[in-house]
Amino acid sequence: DEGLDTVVMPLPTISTSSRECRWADTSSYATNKKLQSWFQLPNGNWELGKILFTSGTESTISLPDGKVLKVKTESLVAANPDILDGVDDLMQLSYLNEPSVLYNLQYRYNRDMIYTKAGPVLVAINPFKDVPLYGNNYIQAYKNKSMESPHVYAITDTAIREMIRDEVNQSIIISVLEIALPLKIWVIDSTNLASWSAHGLIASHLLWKFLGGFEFLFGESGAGKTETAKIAMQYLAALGGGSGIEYEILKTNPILEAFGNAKTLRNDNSSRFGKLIEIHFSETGKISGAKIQTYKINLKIASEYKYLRQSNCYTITGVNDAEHFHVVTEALDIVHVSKENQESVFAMLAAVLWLGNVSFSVVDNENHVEPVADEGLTTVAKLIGCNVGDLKLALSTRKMRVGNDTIVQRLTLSQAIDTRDALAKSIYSCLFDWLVEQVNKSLAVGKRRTGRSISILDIYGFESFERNSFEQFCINYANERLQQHFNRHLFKLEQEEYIQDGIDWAKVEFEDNQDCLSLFEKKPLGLLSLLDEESTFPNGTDLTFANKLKQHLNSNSCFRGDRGKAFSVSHYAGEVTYDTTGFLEKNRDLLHLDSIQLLSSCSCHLPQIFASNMLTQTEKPIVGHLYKAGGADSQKLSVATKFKGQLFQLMQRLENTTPHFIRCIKPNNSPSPGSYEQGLVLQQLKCCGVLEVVRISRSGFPTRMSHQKFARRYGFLLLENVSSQDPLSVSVAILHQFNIMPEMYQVGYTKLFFRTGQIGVLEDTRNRTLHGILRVQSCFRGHHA
Ligand code: AOV
Ligand code: MG
Repeated sequence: DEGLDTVVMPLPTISTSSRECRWADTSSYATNKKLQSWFQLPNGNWELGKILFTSGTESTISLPDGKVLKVKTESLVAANPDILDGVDDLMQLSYLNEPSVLYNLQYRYNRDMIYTKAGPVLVAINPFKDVPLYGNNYIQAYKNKSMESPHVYAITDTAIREMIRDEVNQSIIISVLEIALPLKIWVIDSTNLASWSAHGLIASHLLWKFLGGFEFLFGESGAGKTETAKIAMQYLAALGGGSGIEYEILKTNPILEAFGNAKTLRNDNSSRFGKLIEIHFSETGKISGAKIQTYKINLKIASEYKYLRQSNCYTITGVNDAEHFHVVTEALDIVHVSKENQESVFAMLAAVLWLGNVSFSVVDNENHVEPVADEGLTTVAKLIGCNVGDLKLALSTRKMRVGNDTIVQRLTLSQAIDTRDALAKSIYSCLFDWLVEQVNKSLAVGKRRTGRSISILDIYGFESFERNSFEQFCINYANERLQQHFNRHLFKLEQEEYIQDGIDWAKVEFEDNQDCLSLFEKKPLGLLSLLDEESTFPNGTDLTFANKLKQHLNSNSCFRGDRGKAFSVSHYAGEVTYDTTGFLEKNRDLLHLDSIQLLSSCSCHLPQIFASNMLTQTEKPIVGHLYKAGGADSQKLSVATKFKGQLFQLMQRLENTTPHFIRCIKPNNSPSPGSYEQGLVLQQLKCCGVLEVVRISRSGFPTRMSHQKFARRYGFLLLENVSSQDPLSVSVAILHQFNIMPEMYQVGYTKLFFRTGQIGVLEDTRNRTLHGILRVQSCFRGHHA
């Protein structure tokens, strides 16, 4: 089916500006005493009241509990008639204002209707419990359109329809799932030993221009992005039914989550990496299953490991670790990670944990150290397959090249600890990469790509803790970029299209986060540039970095220098205060060549693979022989710069697709089911401009079609013969014949723009007519046969 060029953004007419956006429809109301009205309680929540009478500027209202109040008439906000309670799409509200939107979402949420449309955007409110909205029956219902209420399934279905609408062959089979990890952050412990590393997109990805769509999940940490992504995958997988690969695709989730997620203060299962799942559509063969295996791993309890005991948190309520472990190993089987490789994976994890337990003793009066030859050291050596002596040397000395000579330098305690932790981090990070590679390999075997795909982007959500470090800095920067993408699609591009096509419209203002992005990205005086600069200075410290920020950025309205090593940024989602402690070290993310050499000398195959990947990908700045007097090798990029580069690549990649946005909302911070905090929800709706989108969608022209296409599509419905006329004249004739009111459309230079719902009548007539023709034809053929 050819379908319509329905695009998400309509003509804006109402000005919405400033962070505290002002909602329209709130004033000059409430003189009719029969009306219901919203009244704001001192705690900020809204209560529905009936206006009893109004005199002068004062109104008397009665609240549901029987209380009668006198209030300023102008403080009352219009409530919608009961008939509009819980509408599917916020666009349908007669009065679009803060309390009405909050009420509508809450009304639905209380009835387990966690999905609501906000114009083109799907709003999903985290239920924090199982809701009966998923599974095969629902999938089938959305697939055959017998169910139409807002749902991730519905959005995903639209994405598929848009992808295939220009294709003749509509039997689609999911063949390949591609997971790129453009950004990855991992945390051993959320309070102390946090570290992260950046990852490159698989180069070939950049060459693809894909014609599909993508689903874009955003929302703060714990809002439900990852769960929603899985629900969308469920739908896609169900459509690809039968080949077996869909099962495999779903099984990648527990694997990636087991290795890439961590408990944080905001989310027990917080993604510490970003993933772009690309599902390709083509034909495929069958893939056979695998067997379940069990493992005997000689590990001690969690509290025995330094890396694991720093947060003092060993269990998560409602989580059965043994069960999860079983799910993961089963999933590894299904994506064809061999039993042997699985054992190596767990050996690497154990090595990381044991590395954290390696301690050092001072051996001279210059504070030089040697690792203590205890169980920790020997177990690491055994697990990675090297001899204890080599491990000892790698952890306590550094080879340096001076001229043509190599000298061996002993490490001080803090240097040795840094070296040990850097080794542990890179083993973990390489392991994660390796797993992703295995998963991708397994799913890509022998598959053809047609170039059509649907991608689901799920990254780490906006984070604001009491103490925010480099990880939050990067996460929030990434979210700022994605918000920009949202704005670009829902506000900027639309406006550009209106201007270009010369139609009559008033420019809409929206909350642009460009200033904040510039604060990060500006060269040479932006957060990222200054961080990089300070990271290359051998004497740079977190304090000198903080001071430099204050010196250069204080005039930026999104920046505030705080006391000591702290600074604050006004993000689109709120202000966050960052503590620069550890910024430079994390940004440099140095790994010594000695450590890489150690890994490459190991007898186990995974450490060898890790070492060669580190050397060839030059992902990490490597120090050692490459180390030039005093400074890190300038060719090696810092973590922040790579992060930025990958973010740009990701954005570029998404640029050629039709985006479908899902806004995940966290209704409370407990987290607990059934609790809906108005203030918290409102803040999230406001910061990403969801309501501006609704407002603009209502007053704009979301459907558009070129003159040619419109004339071709509906021209045959005309009663008069217009075959000799130009497309614009034919179009105008159609508009007249179908009595489409002038305020319901606009004629641009190249396209016609319609308000919501207008094209429906035309489509219905077209379909009825076409079906009539087909029926007549088949009768005719039947008669002849
Ligand atoms: P996030 O991805 O947005 O946070 P998650 O998807 O991990 O958030 O959701 C957090 C928790 O909320 C999950 O572990 C579930 O318990 C619950 N949840 C979310 N969506 C649903 C749903 N549709 N039905 C039932 N429970 C749900 V982060 O990755 O931290 O940014 O970095
Ligand atoms: Mg997540």
